[in-house]
Formats: sequence, structure tokens, C-alpha cells
Amino acid sequence: MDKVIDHGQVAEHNAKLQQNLDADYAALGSILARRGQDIEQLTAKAQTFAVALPSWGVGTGGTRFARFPGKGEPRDVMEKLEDCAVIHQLTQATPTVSLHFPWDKSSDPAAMREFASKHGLGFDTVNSNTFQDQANQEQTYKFGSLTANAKAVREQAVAHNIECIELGRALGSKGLTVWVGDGANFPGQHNLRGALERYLDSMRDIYKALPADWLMYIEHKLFEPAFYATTIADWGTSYACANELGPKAKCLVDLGHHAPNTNIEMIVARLAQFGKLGGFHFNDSKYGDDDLDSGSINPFQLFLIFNELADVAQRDGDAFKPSYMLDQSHNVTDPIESLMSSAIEVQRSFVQSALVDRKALSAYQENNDVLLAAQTLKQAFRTDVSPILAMARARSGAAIDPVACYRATGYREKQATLRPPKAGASGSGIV
Ligand SMILES: [Mn+2]
Repeated sequence: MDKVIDHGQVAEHNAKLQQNLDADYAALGSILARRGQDIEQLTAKAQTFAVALPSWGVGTGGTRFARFPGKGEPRDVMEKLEDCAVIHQLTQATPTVSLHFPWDKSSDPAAMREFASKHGLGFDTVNSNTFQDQANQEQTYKFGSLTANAKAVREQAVAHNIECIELGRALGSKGLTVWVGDGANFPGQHNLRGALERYLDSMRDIYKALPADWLMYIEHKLFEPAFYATTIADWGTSYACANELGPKAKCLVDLGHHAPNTNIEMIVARLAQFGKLGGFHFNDSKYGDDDLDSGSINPFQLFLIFNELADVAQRDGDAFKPSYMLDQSHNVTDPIESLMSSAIEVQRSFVQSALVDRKALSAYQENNDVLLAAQTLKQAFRTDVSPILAMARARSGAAIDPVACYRATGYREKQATLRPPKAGASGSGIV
């Protein structure tokens, strides 16, 4: 398999760190053994973890105010795939890429498939975009897309989503994520119930076009760009719509798309209980939809979400396979470094959730031993599983310290020469 980074450079980097890692791993192994946990099992589990990369995340995202692009950013979808290949090579935790159309529309999908498979990458769910107008587009989405009053606008938005399914099919994707910014900025702007009725009518047309083995993910978001009433604002609306549409429609939870202090792990539990939890867009936020790096603000929340997922896995076994994707905007960091660190943070929560003694937790809950129930979770969360994550990477051929290894390769500096800025480079917005 081709590598973007020379394999020898990764091996050289790992050789320098292996001895210290072995010592840290042995020390953690003894701590876990005293708790009756087998570090080897946890490492094997860590090696199974996978989260999809957003193609739009490898470029600087920017905010509503400005965008300050970095050097050597990808200018088209093939260069985005190249950066994704670096992230996967150094972490072995990101084997798929989620594309966004029309940003990633290519005249040569065969070349994309070939590059991806040569670098061990596959294609995750595809994302449609009816939240901005494209050049030469007939109808405008200024007053909505799937919910618009005008039939011609709705038809254009539906046709775009169906085209996304076709583009995804050609690449081996198995799902379509639909997020719309539709809503109202003023009371009275539109009929609240009418907008949702039109949304459902449009979504039914898209649903009909889903291949048999595809899922449709409904992504809700509290606000922005509609600041008064967003049509799909919350998990309740998302759940009701997924139910209306049918078994191939599921709900997608983007961590940043909630009001501050919302109990997101409880939303996860509810959606899982009723069979509608489809997947996640991981990121973090302090105020609104900040799209900060996963686990950078509230790592305990991320852990508690994975604790709920571990509970579901215990009940339903391997049948439960939610889709995991990072969805972040990188404004002041190198996007490759942020995505590698974030993939590892999500993987960290995944491994920490496996440390929870579920039998003990159930017993404490049964006996109303509140303190020890809470401490059972806290003990797992406080355990530094970094040596497990690093060992999983070393054994999978990735880098023990991905950011340090990446910096040592000089990849970004090289791209700054190879990728001079060009007009009309593809977008890297956020959703
Ligand atoms: Mn999202």
C-alpha cells in the first residue's frame, strides 16, 4: 500500500519512543491488572476504533468574520484526500473520508477511488449542501431549500440530494447526511408547521431514491443561520421526522448543535432506546456551534457519551454500529494536527468507556449507592489511557506521537511549495 509519508520516517520516529512507551505501558498494565482489567484486550479494542474525516476539515474553516488560510492547504478534492491519507497513516484511526457536495464534486471519481484504495481509505457518508447558492444555480436558497415555499426551489434541493446519492454510490458510500439551515429569522416569517410539512414532503422524495443498503442521517442544529426558528432544531424534531420517513432514516448528533449545558449523553440514550441513533459529528463547543476540536473543552461529556454507547453495545452487541465522524473548523491550528489529535481524543473516550466496571455500576445503581456509582465513572475517566492508544498505534504501523512525527516529516512545508494558492480552489466550509 502506498504511503504519503515515507514509512522509514515513521519507523525511525517510533524507534526513538518505543522504550519509554514499553515502560509506561507496563506500568499502566499493572494498575489495570489490580482492577481486574487486561491491558492487552483494551489495546486490541483501541485498534478497532475508526472515525471518519470530514473532507472540508483539512482546510482552514474560518468564521463568519474572516478566514486566515494556512500554507500548503489542499486546493481540490485529490489534495484533500492526500492530507486525509497522512492523518490515517499516522493515527490508523481514520480509515474513511466523508465528502461534501458540490465542494468535492470531481470529474474523475475513478481516480478518487483509486487514490483512496491505494492509501487504505474508503468513503463514508456523503453530505449535501443546500445552505448556500452555487455559481450558475437557477433557484436561490435564500428563503430555504427543502422547506422553501416555492416548489421549484424544493425540487432543485431534492434533485441535489439525489445527485449526492448517485455521486456517493460511485465511490462506495452507504449513507447520506442531510443538514439544512432552513428556518425563520423573524416571528411570522413563515408558518412553523407548514415549513416542517414541506420538509417532510421533500425528504420523502429523497428517501425514495435511497439504495437498499443506504441510510439517511438527519442532522439537527439549534440555530444559525436561522436565528428565530430552525426547522430541524432539536433531537425531538429529528426523531419525529426519522420515524415519519421510515427505517432507513436515523438521527445524527452533532455535539456542537445544542444549547450550552444540554445533556447530550441523555439524548444519545433516548435515541438509542428507540432505535434511531444513527451517528455523530464529533467536535466541542463552549457557547454555540463553535466547532472546536473534539474533547478540547469538555472531555468528560465526550466520555459520558461513550459510556452510553458502551451501555448500548452491552445490550445490543455488535449489531449497533453508529457512524462516527469528526466535524470541526480549524481556524488557528494546522488542520492535520487538529484532526489527528481529535481522532485520538475520541478514541480515548472509547477506550475509557471500556474501563467502566458495568457490573459494579449496575449494582451501585440498584442499591442507590450514588457516590460509588459516580466514582465508578470518574475512575474510568481519570485513568490516563495514553499508553494504550500509543501502543495501539505502534502495533498498527502508525506513529507513537503523531503530531511530533508529522512535524518532523516537514509535510506542511513541502506542501506550501507544491500547492501555491490558486483562484477558485474548492471550499472548506463547516456544518
Ligand atoms: Mn455537523
